[in-house]
Amino acid sequence: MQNQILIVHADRDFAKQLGGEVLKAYKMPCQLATSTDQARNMLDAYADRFYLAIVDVDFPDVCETDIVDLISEAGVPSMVLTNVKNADLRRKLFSKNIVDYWIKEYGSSTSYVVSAIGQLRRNEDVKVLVVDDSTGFRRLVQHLLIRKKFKVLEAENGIHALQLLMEHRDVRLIVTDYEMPQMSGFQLVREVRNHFGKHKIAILGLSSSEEHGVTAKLLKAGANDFLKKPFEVEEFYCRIDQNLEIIQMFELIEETSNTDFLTKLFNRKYFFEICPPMFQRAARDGQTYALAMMDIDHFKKVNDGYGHDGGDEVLRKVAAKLKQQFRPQDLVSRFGGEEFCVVFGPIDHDAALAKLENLRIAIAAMAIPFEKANIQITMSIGMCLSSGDSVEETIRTADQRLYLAKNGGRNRVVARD
Ligand code: GH3
Ligand code: MG
Repeated sequence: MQNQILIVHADRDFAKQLGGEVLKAYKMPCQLATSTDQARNMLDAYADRFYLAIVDVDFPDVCETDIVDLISEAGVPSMVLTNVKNADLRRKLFSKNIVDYWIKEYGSSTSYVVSAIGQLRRNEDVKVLVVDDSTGFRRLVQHLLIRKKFKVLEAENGIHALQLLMEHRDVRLIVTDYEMPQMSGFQLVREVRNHFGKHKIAILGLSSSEEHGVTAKLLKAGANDFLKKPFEVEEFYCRIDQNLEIIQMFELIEETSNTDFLTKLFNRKYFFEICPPMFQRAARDGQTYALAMMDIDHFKKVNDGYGHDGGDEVLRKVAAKLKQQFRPQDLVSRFGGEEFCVVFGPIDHDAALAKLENLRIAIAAMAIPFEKANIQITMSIGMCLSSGDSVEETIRTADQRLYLAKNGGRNRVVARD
């Protein structure tokens, strides 16, 4: 398993400090080599364990590129962290198996390196589609991306690219050439933008075309960025990282605005965006969904007895139980306070009631550890089947039934008036 980092650095104290920071951030153990011989021995013995090598290129016994070659031959990518400021060397190293180059004298160089490792680890989950009619160029870009741990798909023209996009809806970045047969990069960008916004898929255009205004044309069609061929590898990497960072920021904003901070369930705002189309689809297909309003019984007493932190812990555990009892495609949300709403289906009345009964029993059986106590709670549930009524109307009926459940003694499911 590649879960270790090899640090090749003559300064043992610095290497140790860096190793400590990497271990703390990612739980990745670091092996330290303070000479090229030591690095060679470690690579001979354990090359397949190393996810990455962080290397200084300044060793007296070898020339600056040798250490990177040595590591590369063992199949391990390198991140250079050095005092050597030499533009030619920097360019030469990027033509080898390196993923980054940092100057050590910058005050916070270790934190840059640690966050660059985090980016590499995130890249493992990122799919990139490379579109170019030149096999050679496609291979080059593919190699550069694989070195950065991305998952890479390839297409030789725009039509093939669109097919792949429909099959792989989790592609986050497209790197496309401009001049291609059948469908140009320009047309491809426009087509992609008909289906996916700039915040869902980033597009980096590449071209060696001398045609006037190509950059503006591609950017206006919806590309996020553009790079002229041939490009500097380091610049290519910077642009890829920055464009993905923006997409990742959008994802974070979306997640924050759709979920509840405490329980991580969907919030009420998101519920009202998603539920109406769910009901419309169900009505069109002649199916019924169940909507359940749920409220923890005497929750105020939990807060009074165990403090607000105890109450919060109960809310988190109840939310986790709800997620566990329903499927990912069901809509489980926190409406506010200790009130939850779940929409699930397609399902009929009896099956929905049985599912909610099981849930009620499971909640009542929970013993939620908090400080030295085990907190027990119950939940009242009001259910209504969707039947072509509006979401608001269905919620109103479920709410009335929840009220009946409370008045009937709590810890029960009411599914009829
Ligand atoms: P009932 O069985 O009738 O539902 O009684 P209840 O005590 O559960 O209901 P009530 O509406 O009287 O009290 C709900 C309490 O939930 C009051 C409020 O302070 C508390 N609450 C709301 N949101 C949160 C939260 O995020 N964390 C905690 N700890 N408490 C919360
Ligand atoms: Mg309550």
